[in-house]
Parts: sequence; C-alpha cells; structure tokens
Amino acid sequence: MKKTIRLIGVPMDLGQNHRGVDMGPSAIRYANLSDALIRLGYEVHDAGNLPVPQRYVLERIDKVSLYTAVQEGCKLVHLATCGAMQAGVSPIFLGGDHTMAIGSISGLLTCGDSVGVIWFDAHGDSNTPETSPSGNIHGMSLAVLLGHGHKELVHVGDKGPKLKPENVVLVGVRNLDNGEKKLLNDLGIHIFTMREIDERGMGKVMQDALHQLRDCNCLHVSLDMDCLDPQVAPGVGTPSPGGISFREAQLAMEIIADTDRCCSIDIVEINPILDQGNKTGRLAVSLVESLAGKTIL
Ligand SMILES: [Mn+2]
Repeated sequence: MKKTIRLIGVPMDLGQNHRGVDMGPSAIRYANLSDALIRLGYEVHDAGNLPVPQRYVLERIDKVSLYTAVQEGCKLVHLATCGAMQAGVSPIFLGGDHTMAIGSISGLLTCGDSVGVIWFDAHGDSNTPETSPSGNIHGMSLAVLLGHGHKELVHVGDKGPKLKPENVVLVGVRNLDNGEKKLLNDLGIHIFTMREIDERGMGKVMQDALHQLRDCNCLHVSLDMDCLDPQVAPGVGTPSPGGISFREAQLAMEIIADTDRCCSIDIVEINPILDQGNKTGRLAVSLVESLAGKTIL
C-alpha cells in the first residue's frame, strides 16, 4: 500500500434485496479501521461517503431504474478512484454491495498502473441479465468488468471491457450458477475453489494466484466478506456455508502483503443488520491490517 491511504465509503445497496448493506461503511469505520492503519504507520484520510443513489429516494424500483442508479453510483466510484490515482494515494473502498467494484476496478484500469485483481468471493459474480436466476446486479459485477452484460454498466468510465481474463483470479468460490460457470470457463478465468483450498491449502493456492498475476504492477483485492465461512462472518446478505476460515483468510492477506504490490482494496457486502455485534466489521478491519503489512512477529 502507498504511504497515504484514502478511505472512500460507498453505501450502495441496489445490487441485491437485503436491506442494510448500505450501512457497511459505518460498520467498518466503527471497527476502527483508521486507527488500525495509523498504528501501522500510514497516513489516513477519510473522504467520507460518496453520494451514490439510495434506494429510498428512487421514485420507482424496477429493472430500468436499478440499472440506471447502479450506473450512476459506479460512475462516482470510478471518478473517485481516478482522483486517488492522481493524488498518488491507495484507496480503500468501504461498501456497499459488490456492484461498486464495477466503479473501483474500471477506475483502476483506466487511470492506474497495470492492475491484477484478486476477487475473494463465495460466488462467481459472473451472471448476465440473461443467465441470472435472481436478477440481482451484485451477482453480475465481474461479468460486467470482463465486458459481458448490461451495456450501461459495461461502459462505465471508458467504453468496452476493462478487465482482461488473465488479470483476474477468483478465490474461495463454492457457489456458481450454470450460466456463470459457462462464461467463466469460456473466458478461461482462473478459479480457486473451496475444494482446491481444502485439498492443497491456502498457502499453495495463493502462490498460484499470485503467479498468475506476476506481470501486474499493482494488485487490487476485491474482498467480498461472504468468501468467509458464515460462522466467522455472519453479517453478509448471501451467506454460503463451507467458506474460508479465519486463519486461511489472514494467511491469504499476509501472503499478498509480502509481494509489496497491493495498491487498493474493496471491502464489500457487510450487512450490519444481519451481523452479531459487528463481528464481520471487526474481521474486515483485521484482514485489512494483514493486507497493509501487520505481521505476527
Ligand atoms: Mn461478490
């Protein structure tokens, strides 16, 4: 991470139906993210929350208005990302649902260095409007970044696809719909499933993930908290059993930190209403600490 970190809150909750994920930025702040980073020697500027469209001010909730509002929000995130790149600081985005990554990652790829993305998730987030069983946009964000799906979202920032399939890896996956399985396989995306983590261990999996991204100058960690097992991260909207353990997650972050190439982070899908005493918010902060270089010794 750069010497100066900019916290950017993105209270987006339009990509899914569980209310409460818009309070994610508060949950992470209340878990003292700023102080934790200052203790590690960083200068921290909190830029507050971006004025992304909120569900309660939309005149109507239907497919068209949701896509338009998500596009509007992602454009703000894209601009904020480019602002952070120009200022030479590392942005940490406090979500919000995973649709915000359309803005952060498109911004990094448009305005930043050569970027590799490590996408931690229980799900593939690679549906299109045609393949999605639920229609929820947060399950489409990776597909959008790869150039597939709703045009309004694909063209956020610059026109066309932003992310090259070889510059992203998925880690912690255990829940894929048939349509996204096909898209991810067709594109040749490297997916490190829970089975692979079980069989080979997180250490080896992360070494392979980083080898795939060896030519990228900057690594962006898009951390969907539902990648973790619901027993350690209960405060998420779409929990999926059989996830990454507390130590496996810390180890993954520590190994990424060892590369000295982590430049930016999304923390998404924390839902404080479903959480137990901000357990998931506190866990997110401890994972960011590891990513920012905190070591046991
Ligand atoms: Mn996700």
